[in-house]
Amino acid sequence: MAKTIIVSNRLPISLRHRNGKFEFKPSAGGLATGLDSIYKSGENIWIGWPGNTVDDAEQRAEIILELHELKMAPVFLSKKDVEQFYEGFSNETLWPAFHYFTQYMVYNPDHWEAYVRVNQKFCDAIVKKADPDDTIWVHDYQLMLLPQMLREILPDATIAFFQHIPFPSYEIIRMIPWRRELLEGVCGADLIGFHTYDDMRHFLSAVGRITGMSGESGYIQAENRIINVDSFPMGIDYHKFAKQAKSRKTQNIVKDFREKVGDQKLLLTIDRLDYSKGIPQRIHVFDQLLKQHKELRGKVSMIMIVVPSRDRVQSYKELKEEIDLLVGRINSEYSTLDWVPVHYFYRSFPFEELSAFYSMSDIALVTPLRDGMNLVCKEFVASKNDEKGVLILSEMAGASKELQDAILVNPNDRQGVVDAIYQALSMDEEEQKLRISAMQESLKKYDVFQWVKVFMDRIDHVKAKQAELTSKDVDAKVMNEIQSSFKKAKSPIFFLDYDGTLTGFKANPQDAIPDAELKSLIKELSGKAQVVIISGRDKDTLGKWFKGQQIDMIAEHGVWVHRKDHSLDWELYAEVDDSWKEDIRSVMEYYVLRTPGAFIEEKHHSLVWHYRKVESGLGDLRMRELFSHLKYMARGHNLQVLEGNMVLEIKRPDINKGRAANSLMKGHEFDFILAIGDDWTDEDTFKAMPKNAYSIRVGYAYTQANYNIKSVKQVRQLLHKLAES
Ligand code: GDG
Repeated sequence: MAKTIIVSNRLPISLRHRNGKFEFKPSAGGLATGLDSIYKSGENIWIGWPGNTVDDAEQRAEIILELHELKMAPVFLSKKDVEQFYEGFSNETLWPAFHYFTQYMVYNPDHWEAYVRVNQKFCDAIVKKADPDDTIWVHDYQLMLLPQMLREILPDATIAFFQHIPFPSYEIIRMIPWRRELLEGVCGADLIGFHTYDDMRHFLSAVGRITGMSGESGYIQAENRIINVDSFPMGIDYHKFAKQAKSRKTQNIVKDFREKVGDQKLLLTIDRLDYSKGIPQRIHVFDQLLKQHKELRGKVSMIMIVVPSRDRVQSYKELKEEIDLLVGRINSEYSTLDWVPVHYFYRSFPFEELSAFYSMSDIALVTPLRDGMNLVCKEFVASKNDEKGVLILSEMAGASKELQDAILVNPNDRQGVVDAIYQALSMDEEEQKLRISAMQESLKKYDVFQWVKVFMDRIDHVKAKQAELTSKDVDAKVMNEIQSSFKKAKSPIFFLDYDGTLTGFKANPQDAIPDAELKSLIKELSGKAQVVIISGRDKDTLGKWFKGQQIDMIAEHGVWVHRKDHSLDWELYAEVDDSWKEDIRSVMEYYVLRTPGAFIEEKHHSLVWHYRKVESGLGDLRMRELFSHLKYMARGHNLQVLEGNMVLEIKRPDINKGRAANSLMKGHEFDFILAIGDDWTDEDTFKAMPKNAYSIRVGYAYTQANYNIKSVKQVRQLLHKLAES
C-alpha cells in the first residue's frame, strides 16, 4: 500500500551529545503534534536532519536503528552543510528575503551550491525509502528544490509542499539570483500550500512572471499536469493548551509566579530570537508607555521570553546584544526595589511553565514585523479558560487574518501600539470575554488536526483532477491507435490550428514563422492526407507562410478559405458586415493609449486587442476593463467578445472555425479525421467533429476534445509518426 512520507529540515526530535552518548529528545512543536497521527501510522515515516552533526559511522548506524523505532529516518549533514545550507542560504538569504529584511540578505554562490547539494541529499535519502506511488509532503523553505528533484526520479509520486514562512511579493523574489530554480523546484509538487491568501497570490504572481507558467484560480498549468496552490492557515492543538492551563501542575506554578511578581498587570511576549519578531521595537513601545503613563509604573510588568535561536548567524548575534542593552536600559531607568519593568528570560521553558505564563498573563503582546502565521498568539487564547485576557496582535502576522477579535496593530506605529496596550489595560471583563470566546470558537474548529486533514484531502482532490485530465492524454498507446487507424484510411483529413499547436507563441505574432522542420512535415503529410490549416490568422500571412504547399487553409476563423485544387486564390466563406468596427476600434484605441505594449490587429471579420508585450499584471487589469466595456457594447451590435491567449477578440458569433470545418467537409466522406488545436476558438472545431474523429487539445485544460496532448513538441512527434506511416 502507498505510504506517506513527511519531510522537513529538522526531525521532530533533538539529538544531544551527552557523556559520549547520544540522546533523543522529542519535540512537542505544533507541527510534530499535528502530524503525529500521520507519520506514526502504518508504514509511514518522517525524514529529516536530527539536528546535530555525527561523523562516526558506527554512531550513525546506531542512530538510524533508534530512529527507525520512532518511525523516523535521518539525513546526516556535515558541519559545512550546516554552515552553508542551513545558517547560510536558508537563514541568511531566504529567511531575510521572505520576511522583507532585504538589508540582511547574503548573496553567496557557495551557499547556493550547498543548498542544491543538501536538497539533493534529502532527495537521495527519500528515494531510498519511497515507492513510486507514495505521498511525500515536504515542509518549508529549506527544501524548495526538493519537490522537483523528487518529481524527476518519482514521476508518479504525489508530492506536496507547505511553506511555513511568508511568501513575499515578486519585487523581493526577483532580487534572488536563483529565483527561477527555487520556483521551478517548488513547482515539482502537485499541491503547494501557504498560511494566507496573500502568500499564495504572491507565489502565483512570481511563478507567472519568472517561469512563464500560466495560472488561474489557484491552478498552475505546468507542461504535463496541473498544480494547485492554496491557503491553509495552520492551527494549534487547542485542547492540549486548554487542558494544560487547567491542570493542577500549571495552576500551582501560576500561584507561585504570581506571588513572586505581586499585584501586577502582566504583559507577555514570547518569541524565538529573530529580527522578524520585532523584539527591540516592543521594548521601545513599553518604554514609551511608561513615559506617557507614569501612573502605570509599578503596576505593569512585561514578561519577555526569548528562545535562543540561530545565534551563530551574525545578524542574530547583533540582535541579542541589542535586546540585552535595551532591557538593561529600561530596567535601570525605572526599576524600584519592589518592581522591575521587564522580566527577561533568554531560554526556553518546559511546557507546563509556558502554559503558566499564558495562563497568568493579562495581555499577550504579539507584534512581529513579519510572521508567516505565529502560533504563540493562538496558544495564549487557547490557554484562557476563564476567557479573561487581551490579545494585541500585529497585522503583519498571518494569524491576524483569522483573529479579527484581537486588538490589531501596525508594529511600526509605536504610538498605535502604546495606545493598544493602554486600551487593553482598561478593557472591561465583559468585552475581554466576548473577544476571547469568539477567537476560541474559531481556534477550536480550525485546529492543527483539521489543518492536516484539509491539506491531505486537498492532495486527493488535486490528484483526482489531474487523473481526470490525464485520462485523456495522448500517450504511446493512443498514438499507436491513431497511427494504425490512419494507416487503414483511404480518405483522411487533418484540421490543424497554427499558433500554439504547430508552433509556439512569440512576443511578436509575426515572428512565429513556420520553421524548416514544420514546412517539410506539412509537405510530407499533405502527400498522404488532406491537410487543412485552420487558424485565426489573416489570409495574407497564412498565404505567404504556406505558399506552394498542397494544403487547404481557413483564415480568420472561417471568413476565408483557400482550396488547394481551386483556381481561386482566396474565397470569402462568410458574408461580413463590418459596420460595427469603427465604434469598437475607437474604444480599443483608448485602451492602447493607456497601455504601453498593447496593439490592435484588424482582421476581416474581427478586431483583436493584443497584450502579450504589456507589463504582466497591467495587461490583465486592462484586459478585464476592456472586456467589460466591450461586452456592454457587443450587445448592441450582436457581437461576441472572446478571451484568448493574451488577446481579446471581438467578432460576429456565427463565424467560427467549427462552421468553416463543417462546410469544408460537406459532401465528402472521410474515414479518418484528426483535429488539433490549443484554445477556445478550436473548441468550435472540436464540437463540429463527427463522433469517430480524433480531436486533441494541446495542454491539459478542460476541453470538448477527446484527448489532451502535452505540448507543441508532442504534436509534432505525433504528426511525424503519421507522416512516416
Ligand atoms: C514558523 C513561522 C509559523 C516558544 N517558547 C517556548 C516554546 N515556544 C513555542 C511556542 C510556539 C513555537 O515555539 C513558536 O512558533 P511560532 O509560530 O510563533 O514561530 P516560529 O518558530 O517562527 O515558526 C511561523 C510557524 O512556523 C508554524 O507554521 O507560525 O510564522 O515563523 O508553538 O509554543 N515552547 C516551549 N517553551 C518555550 O519556552 N515548550
